[in-house]
Amino acid sequence: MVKRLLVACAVSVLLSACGGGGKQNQAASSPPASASPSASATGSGATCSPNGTSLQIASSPTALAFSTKCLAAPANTDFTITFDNRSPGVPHDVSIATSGQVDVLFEGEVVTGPKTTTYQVKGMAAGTYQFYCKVHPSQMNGTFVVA
Ligand SMILES: [Cu+2]
Repeated sequence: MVKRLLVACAVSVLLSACGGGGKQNQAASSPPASASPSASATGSGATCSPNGTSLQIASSPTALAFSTKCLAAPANTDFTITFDNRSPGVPHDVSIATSGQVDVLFEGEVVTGPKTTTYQVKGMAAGTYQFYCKVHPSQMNGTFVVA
């Protein structure tokens, strides 16, 4: 019995199909390995993962600095950024742009501290972007991950 199956299989191998059709289809339809993120070559290189749609960030009361180097939001989902400007008399905002602050994707209203504001932001495509204060873009910025 076993011998007969082997023979049958050997014969069909010659015809180039020994039960491998299904497996081949599976292999072909499996998604390609996701591209490894190599976007950390510029900027702070900070990285983080989305944890809900209510993002929080503050400014330092004593320096031109944000409280975090990385913010993250889920892809294609509207989210909010609650910004606590803790800098007395200093205007800040939170804006989001492509890396290098080239294409602005979101521009937050500037608020003068101490004041907290909540920005409503439209969902974005997955990618690694940059957030920054448009008043102090070179001092106050970080990585914005959408995943
Ligand atoms: Cu600022």
